[in-house]
Amino acid sequence: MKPDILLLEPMMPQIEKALDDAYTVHRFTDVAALKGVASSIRGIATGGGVGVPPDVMAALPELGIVAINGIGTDAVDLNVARERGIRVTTTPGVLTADVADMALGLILATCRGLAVGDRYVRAGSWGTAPLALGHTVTGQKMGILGLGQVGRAIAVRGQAFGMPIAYHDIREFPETGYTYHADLVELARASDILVVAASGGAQSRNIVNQAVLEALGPEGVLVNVARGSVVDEEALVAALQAGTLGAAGLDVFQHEPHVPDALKTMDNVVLQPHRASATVETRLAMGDLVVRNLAAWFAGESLLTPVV
Ligand code: 8YV
Repeated sequence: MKPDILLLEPMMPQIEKALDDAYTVHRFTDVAALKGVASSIRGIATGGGVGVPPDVMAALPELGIVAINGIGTDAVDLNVARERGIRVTTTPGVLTADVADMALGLILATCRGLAVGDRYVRAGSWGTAPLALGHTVTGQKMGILGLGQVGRAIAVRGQAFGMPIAYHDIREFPETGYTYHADLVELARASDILVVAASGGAQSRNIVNQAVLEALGPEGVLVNVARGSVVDEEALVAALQAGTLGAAGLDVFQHEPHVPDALKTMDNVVLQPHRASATVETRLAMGDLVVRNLAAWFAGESLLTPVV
């Protein structure tokens, strides 16, 4: 008899096949549909953004492991997991480069108007109408909110573009040699481009607020590859509309997949559907870690990349 697991977010076909080979996989639709199978489900595979909704966690009395296909743990209640003895794993390391690449991609796309230029060519406007100039990326001052693995990978890439690097985090990392700002508003004031690479969760909710956006300023660029929850989205829309913030490149949003309509009308905004880790190579490596963590737990072996 194969053990039962719940899959909360689709994964690559190869990964889902590996799961189907080892488990009876229940693909999540809604909590009501879990009735009847709930007591047999011992494992969950899910995405970082989706996590495990509290009512799903509560509906599974025998749940023993949550394998997150991502690094964010903000959508899983880790306290409940600890209380119930549920193990939680993530996929650290393997997605760092892709997420950092996306940050640089959004910087380039936003500052150089890549999406605007693409739309201009497709619309047949080339040769008929002028196109606004972009802005230089090389040498701009980069501020990074959250100097974890991803933040550091973004810094390295920024340095290759000749950017001086500064950051804000809950503590200083003197060994990095980057300029530390204990105050996020100060970091924004000192930056041309502010990149959000901080974890989501209660501690970071809406910390990129109106004051931070104003400090970044009318020529400033905000890039977010972390979590929508870190940025006050209403304040962001208002700042872009008022011109108190220059531009934004966004991969994540407060209420995904909802994106505020106002953002879709702005040429100084580049939008992506939460896909900084969405490459074939990285999603295979992430999925492989999910599969191996689940296998280790069901075999009673040590987990590869546990967070709880
Ligand atoms: C993924 C993420 O898009 O790592 C995370 O926490 O949000 C992203 O890498 C996601 O986990 C896949 O759903």
